[in-house]
Amino acid sequence: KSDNNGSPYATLGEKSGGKGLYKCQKCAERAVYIKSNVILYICFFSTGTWTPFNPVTVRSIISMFDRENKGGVNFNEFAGVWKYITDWQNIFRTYDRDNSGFIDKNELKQALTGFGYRLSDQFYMTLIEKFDRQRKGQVAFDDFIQCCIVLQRLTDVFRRYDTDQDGWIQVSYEQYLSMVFNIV
Ligand SMILES: [Ca+2]
Ligand SMILES: [Ca+2]
Repeated sequence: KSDNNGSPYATLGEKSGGKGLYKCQKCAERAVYIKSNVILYICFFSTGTWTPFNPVTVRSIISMFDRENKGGVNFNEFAGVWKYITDWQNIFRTYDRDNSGFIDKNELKQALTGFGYRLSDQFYMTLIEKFDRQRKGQVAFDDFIQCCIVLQRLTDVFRRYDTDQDGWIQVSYEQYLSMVFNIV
């Protein structure tokens, strides 16, 4: 009776002029859609520290890969998310010189200097205070990613206005609002 040689997919595609197969693919894509709370969970296990992963960091990461703006990622996009987190893990391990599982002020300075930032010691204190979510005087993995993402975003916006790249800008009130709207 059956003429599909054991392959349901080929028959489905042929019988419905390819549309059925297309529908199946769409269903499959939807089935593997990964929501932000699942990624939060995956990130939690990726650290191995048994502390909840910063949900703000997860939101930041998803927004980079979520092309359709659905608050989650499809399977292909998730591959990008996974690689992104793994890359950050390698960076984190490289700069966590004493293997403490945290980035202290000097380690943060070495990391950010390595990325090309030129910041004062005073400002590294500010960064630690801002991103030290666990109140340990140093920065955990998820907060380190968040710190780098935020710094990058703020810097990108600033640099657009700093046309001569001297580290100084003069902006009007509305330009300032536009700058902030690019970030918030
Ligand atoms: Ca450390
Ligand atoms: Ca300037």
